Amino acid sequence: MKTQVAIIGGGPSGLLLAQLLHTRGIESVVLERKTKDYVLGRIRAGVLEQGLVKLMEEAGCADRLHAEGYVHDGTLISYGDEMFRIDFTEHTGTPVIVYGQTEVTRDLYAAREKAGGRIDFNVDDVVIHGADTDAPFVTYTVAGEHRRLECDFIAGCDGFHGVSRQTIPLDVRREYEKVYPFGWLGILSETPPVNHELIYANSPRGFALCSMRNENLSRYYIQCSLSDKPEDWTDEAFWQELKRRIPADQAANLVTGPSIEKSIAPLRSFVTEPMRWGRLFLCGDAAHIVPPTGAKGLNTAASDVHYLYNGLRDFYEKNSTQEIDLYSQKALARVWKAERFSWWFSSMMHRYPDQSAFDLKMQVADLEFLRSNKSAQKAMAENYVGLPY
Ligand code: RFL
Ligand code: PHB
Repeated sequence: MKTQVAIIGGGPSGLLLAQLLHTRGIESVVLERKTKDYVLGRIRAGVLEQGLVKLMEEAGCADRLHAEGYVHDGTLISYGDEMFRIDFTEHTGTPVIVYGQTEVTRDLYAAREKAGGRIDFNVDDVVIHGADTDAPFVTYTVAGEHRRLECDFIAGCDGFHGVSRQTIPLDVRREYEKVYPFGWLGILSETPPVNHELIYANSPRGFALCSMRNENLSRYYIQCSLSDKPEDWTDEAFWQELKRRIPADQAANLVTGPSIEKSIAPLRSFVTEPMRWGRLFLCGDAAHIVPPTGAKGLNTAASDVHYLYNGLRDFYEKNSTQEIDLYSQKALARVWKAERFSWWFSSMMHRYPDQSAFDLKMQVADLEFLRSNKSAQKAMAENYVGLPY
């Protein structure tokens, strides 16, 4: 079998790239290790930058997002019982859209199916061959059958645990990592959100986040210990803890109910350089991870897809390698800024096991500066709504 672009990973990065390429008549095959239902069952991101919304429009997949997504003009930040607001639209002229990653992925799958694009699910033993030659190919198995896919380029969109990054030789690859000493316990519940805007809460008991998917579907997170298991937390214990971490007037309005999903995610900052090796290009979580504070993961994956899509377009339409040659440099320049923002926001909002009295004073000073300084608010808003591509 032969295609122009072999895309490893059928998460949001891989599907968005496939759909954008399709609009330009560039053919791809997507290889996904899991089933479609499994991918759609993962509850992850909830906040979309304008850049991702534009890419969804360009891919012809933004109708439902515009009809059902929620425009958020700002966000709330609390510490103890103090709460202040960062106004995105006032500072940047741009809101964010609250629309779940599950729905983004569902829309992209629907478009791929409508376009008759190929996706092989349940693939195993994916191996990339000859990425540093002009004739790369991918081998894999589906239900015990061995397959070979020849291609011009390979897009490694297979997430943090995928094979693409590992294919880049160790003497070429440099990795940067910071692991945080806590995780986020998240629940989804069919209850109205406590507030129509997100609340990021710093409390002496640890971080909490109140987010939402729609008027009757809420997403809440609390900072937890890395040794905790979701089953250690009853719904009742979760709600009690959340109430203690958000301002009292918000806690009084919190509507609780049974959780329909409960999971724990560790927090990590990670970047691999370069993001290209020969004809293999890494996109999204395959190349970098951010802690979820600030909602940059999916959005940074989308900016990678933007640079790669432009590069491949130039290659096929203008016979130019200029943009694909600049891919790693351009993508990484934006990735590091998203890393900085997520690291800074995480550091300001969480309790660390080894935090000294001085460190705590620094956190409060950071929060009070942000609360009172318009320039700091503008910088925060610019980063939150997404830096330009
Ligand atoms: P994904 O989503 O991990 O998809 C990779 C796909 O590749 C498949 N795969 C393979 N396929 C074939 N062969 C192999 N060998 C393979 N190995 C893996 C996997 O099955 C999977 O389907 O990566 P992608 O597409 O780069 O997308 C990245 C985003 O999923 C991620 O950055 C975000 O979810 C991060 N994130 C958030 N990002 C935001 O922008 N805004 C948010 O509000 C936000 N909230 C979050 C988040 C991530 C979270 N968790 C659980 C880590 C909240 C949480 C709790
Ligand atoms: C979410 O709704 O899942 C969400 C929102 C904002 C974040 C992280 C996660 O910063």
